[in-house]
Parts: sequence; structure tokens; C-alpha cells
Amino acid sequence: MIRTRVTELLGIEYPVLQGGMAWIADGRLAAAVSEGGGLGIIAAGNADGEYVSRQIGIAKGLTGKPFGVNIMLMSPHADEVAQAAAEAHASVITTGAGNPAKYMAMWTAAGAKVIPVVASVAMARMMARAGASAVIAEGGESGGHVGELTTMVLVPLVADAVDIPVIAAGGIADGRAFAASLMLGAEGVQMGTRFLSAEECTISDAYREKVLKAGDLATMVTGRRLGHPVRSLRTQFAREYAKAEYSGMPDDELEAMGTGALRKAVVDGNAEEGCFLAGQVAARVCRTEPARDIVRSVVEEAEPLLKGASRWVR
Ligand code: TUI
Repeated sequence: MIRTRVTELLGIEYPVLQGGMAWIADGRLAAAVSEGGGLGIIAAGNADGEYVSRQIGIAKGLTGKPFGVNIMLMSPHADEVAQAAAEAHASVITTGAGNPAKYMAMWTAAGAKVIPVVASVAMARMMARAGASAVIAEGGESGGHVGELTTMVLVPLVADAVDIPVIAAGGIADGRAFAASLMLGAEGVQMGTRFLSAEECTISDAYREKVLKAGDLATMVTGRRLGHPVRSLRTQFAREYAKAEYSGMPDDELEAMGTGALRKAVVDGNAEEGCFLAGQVAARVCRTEPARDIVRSVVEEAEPLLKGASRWVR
């Protein structure tokens, strides 16, 4: 058993959060992770308030355990979804891809524990001052929108900069990385890519296959030119997008090329036009299994590693 301030704060058995993956992390996946003893998270992505309220209803019908809602701050519906999460009394709200300061008072007044994803020390400090209950320090190994720093560098810097608990994310998919995260100063982890292989995850068969087959160099980052770097699997679409970025294609055409690409990957499994977001750690995700087994095995693998670490010390 591993107990930290994160298990205490969230009232969960294992300090393992499921990342808020747009189009993927629905009420069903979130409920399965929470039922397994971790914290499931419903992703709002670019969806509207009604979608999020419906997914919260689905999760509540499947589990009595706590779960969270992730608000993607670049979404055109961010204001509406922020309101919907407060009205539904989500017990935990995580955020990504921006600064949630303007929503913090509303969320904390609604009783939510707010846990922003941060990619820098300055942002972590700002969130701690604004009343965050914890922060998720996400390194650029992660899938989706990425910051500059790696998990190895970011987590200890953030852990030393704030007094609230730190949750490590980016590059974590097994017990070794979970144990290492605790050594870096984190008190929990968030995993996205590993949960792509959960039985309860409803991505297209093609998406699942690509993740299970991914090797060490299977991902790449595109989108730097428009200021939103994103890590995804190196598919035909990702290569063509990268080529277009350096071709002098006008910004609006480049933007249009990416529109709808996530849906095409998740729902249609379309490798020609779909953007298959995944972290570098896809290389270590090799089989489909129930979400509860993922949560438990990561923590159970870490326990002997942490206990055995004393063998190095003379
Ligand atoms: O947000 C993520 N990952 C995401 S968001 C996303 S949405 C999308 N969908 C389709 C195509 C492209 C994007 C996909 N994946 N992770 C959390 C995260 N947040 N990583 C980095 C950050 C971050 C970056 C800057 C957080 C705060 C921040 O601060 C900016 C500021 O305003 O100071």
C-alpha cells in the first residue's frame, strides 16, 4: 500500500490519475479507473457544456467513487464547460493547455479541488498562490500539448517550489516510472497513454493497434509554428503536417489541416488524416487490459522497487 497526500486529498486507494484525453476520456473510462481505485477524469476537450454534463451523469451511474473533469483551456467552449463542471459539483477539476486563474474562485466556491497541469515553475507557484489543491507537473514526453521541460527536470523543480502535493506526468506507464516519480518528489502520477490500452477505452481499433505496436521513436512533435506543439504518433498525417509547417503554407491553411484530425483518429482510425496523440512511453504499452489492472499493477510493481532501493546504500 502506498499512502501520500494525494491519496488523502482525493480519497482514493492508489495515487494514480488518468489523464484528461480529449475525445477519449469519457464517463465510462473515468468510472472504470475510479472503480479500480485511481482517479478517473472526464476530458472536456473541445466539447460543449452539455457533453460534459452528460458524461458526468454516465460516470455517476457507474461509480460512487470520486472522479474528475479536465478543462482544456484553449477550447472555444472553456467558459461554458468551466461553469458546467462547477454546477455538476465535480469533486476534482484539472486543467490543461493554459492558465485557469480566472475560474479558480468559482471552482473552489463550488467545492471542487482544483489541480492544474503546469509545465513550468512559475506557473506552479502562481497556481499554488491561487488556491490549487495540488499541481500536475507534466514533462514534454507526454502526448498531446507539450511544454519545453522533461519530467525528470520539471518534477523536482516544481516539488521544491511549492508546498502543495505534486503529481508527475509525462513518460509514466509502469511501476518503475511510478517509483522514480516518488523519488523526484511527486506524491502521485497521472498517466494518459497507458490508459489508451484499457479495455474500457473506446478508441478505434487502428488507434489501439498503433499504440500497442509503437517503438521508441514512434512519436514526434508538430505544431511549433502555430505556437501549440503537440506530440503524436509518427503517421502519414503527422509527417505531412510537419512538411507543411516548413513549406511556407499560410497559417490558416495549416490550421485547417489540423481541424477535426483528433476525431478522425479516435473515431475513424484514419491514418491519412487523423492525429493520433500519444506519449513517448507508448513504446512500453504492449497489451490491452482492464483499467483496474493497470492502476493496481503500476503501484504493485513499484512497491518492491521502492523497498529494494536500500540495497544501493552502504
Ligand atoms: O493540455 C495538455 N495536453 C493536451 S491539450 C490537447 S487539445 C488539442 N487537441 C487537438 C490538437 C491539439 C491540441 C491535447 N493535449 N496537457 C497539459 C499541459 N498543459 N501541457 C502543457 C500545459 C501547459 C502549457 C502552458 C499549461 C500551462 C501553460 O501555461 C501557459 C500560460 O498561459 O502561462
